[in-house]
Amino acid sequence: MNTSTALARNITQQIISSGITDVVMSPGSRNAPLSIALYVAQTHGLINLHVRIDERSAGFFALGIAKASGKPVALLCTSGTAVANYLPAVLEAHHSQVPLLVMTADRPARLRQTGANQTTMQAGIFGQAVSLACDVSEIDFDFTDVFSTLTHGPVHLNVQFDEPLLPDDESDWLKGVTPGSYKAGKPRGQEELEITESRGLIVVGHDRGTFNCADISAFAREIGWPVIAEDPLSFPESIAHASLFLTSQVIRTQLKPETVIVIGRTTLSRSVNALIKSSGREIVIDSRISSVDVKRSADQLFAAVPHLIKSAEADSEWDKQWRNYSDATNQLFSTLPQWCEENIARQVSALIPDSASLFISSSRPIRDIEGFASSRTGLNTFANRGLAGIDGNISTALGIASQYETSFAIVGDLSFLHDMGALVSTEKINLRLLVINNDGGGIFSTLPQNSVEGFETIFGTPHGKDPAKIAQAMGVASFTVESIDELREKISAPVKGVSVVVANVPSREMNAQILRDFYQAVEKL
Ligand SMILES: Cc1ncc(C[n+]2csc(CCOP(=O)(O)OP(=O)(O)O)c2C)c(N)n1
Repeated sequence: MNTSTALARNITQQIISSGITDVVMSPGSRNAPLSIALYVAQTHGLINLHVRIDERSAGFFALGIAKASGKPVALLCTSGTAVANYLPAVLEAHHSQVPLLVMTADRPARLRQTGANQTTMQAGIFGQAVSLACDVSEIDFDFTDVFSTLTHGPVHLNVQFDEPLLPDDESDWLKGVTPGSYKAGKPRGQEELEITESRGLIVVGHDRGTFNCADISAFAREIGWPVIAEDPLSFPESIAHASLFLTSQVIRTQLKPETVIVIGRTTLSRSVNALIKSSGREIVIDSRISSVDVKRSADQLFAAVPHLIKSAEADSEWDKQWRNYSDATNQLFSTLPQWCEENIARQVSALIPDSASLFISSSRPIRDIEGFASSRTGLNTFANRGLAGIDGNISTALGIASQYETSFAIVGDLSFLHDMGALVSTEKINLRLLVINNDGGGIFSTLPQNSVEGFETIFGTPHGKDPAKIAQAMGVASFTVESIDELREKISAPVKGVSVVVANVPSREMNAQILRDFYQAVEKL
């Protein structure tokens, strides 16, 4: 057997034994030994092999599968620029600690810097975004370190394949290879947290510091303080609309907590971050403080959910004050125009059926859901908040949806255009993709740069493209809606295959005005 085939088979056997079930590969010649070995493994029912032409999309698709399955996912591409296309997804995976096994094919080391075709210095190309980078040439490479490091985020295997690249034997090399089982599990930490205050607050970032909802909810119940969640759709007990009523300085002063426990990162609203800053004591719980966010500061830091020592009971009057503001904000929603981005976020997040997954893109959609949606349970929500990119959003949503019966995603029009190539491959996936089309980057109209000269050219970036027509051209069913009733009908219809619903919403400037008016109304609560 030639060396490249032997190395590829060794890698494939170890992938299967490690419990990895999904591999996303892109076509190329240098990766042929591994592509062929993985294909054979798929035909034996030992792995699921997904093929994506575009490596950037492949990276995010793998990220989505890993997020939804909670297991590592492997990637494979050829040499050269193909490798670099993985970087955005690798960075996102690093900052959100998602386990990706990134395998890139290379020529043998002796051909580097010789002018050989499609050959660059790709070993170590991901720098600090991976926790381990190996430049592999030995046939019997041992993967023990690779799999143990994977639990902390992406790992890069640059694999040197020499010619011949095709198998030269027909041995039954998968005989006796059985799928292993992957155990992630982030157990409760050994550390203790003493609670002496009765008027505290728990703030849960959208990414939950990589912990699961059940663990966080149990911890929050034990303390008994009010909870505000950037993702109200995962915490039914949370106080909804806090990011809205906390825009009022008066309310922030009244609701200043003695202590705040922040789980994960809070990246969505200045109002929530201002409240956190004002509190007497800040405690952070986030597994990334030990590897990714090593300079994060707070009065106390925990890398795992700590055990509680409680010497104070939560104040029920305090909880009531929070709930009163939430209820009062809820009353103001009747003043919103029916057809606006905020009401769409409200309606859609209530309509999506239980057990579905929901991916929410960066920019306005995730903030509108944070502020305007009612708290609920039953959904499995996801977002790329590691670096909050508007790239790879459709690919991530498709990867997540590949693990669910029914899935939804909400993206802005620029996020849609950025990753529309993902619609090339949509096989066996049930995803309804809602595009909030405000013809450009709506968030910028809500930021201080909204009045600078040249705003539309350098921030607003209107494109005049119709996402529905683009989807149609890709062979994806698409619909355009311009009223809440039409939208409700399209969201409620059974989800079969991939479809795109484009909501043509009022202008970005009008939306910014709606938000300003709302904040003014909050000031009067
Ligand atoms: C890859 C990447 N490029 C640029 C940005 C900066 N950015 C943040 S929001 C945004 C506009 C997003 O527009 P859209 O997706 O239409 O959502 P909207 O703001 O209208 O809600 C841009 C360009 C980013 N976050 N990620």
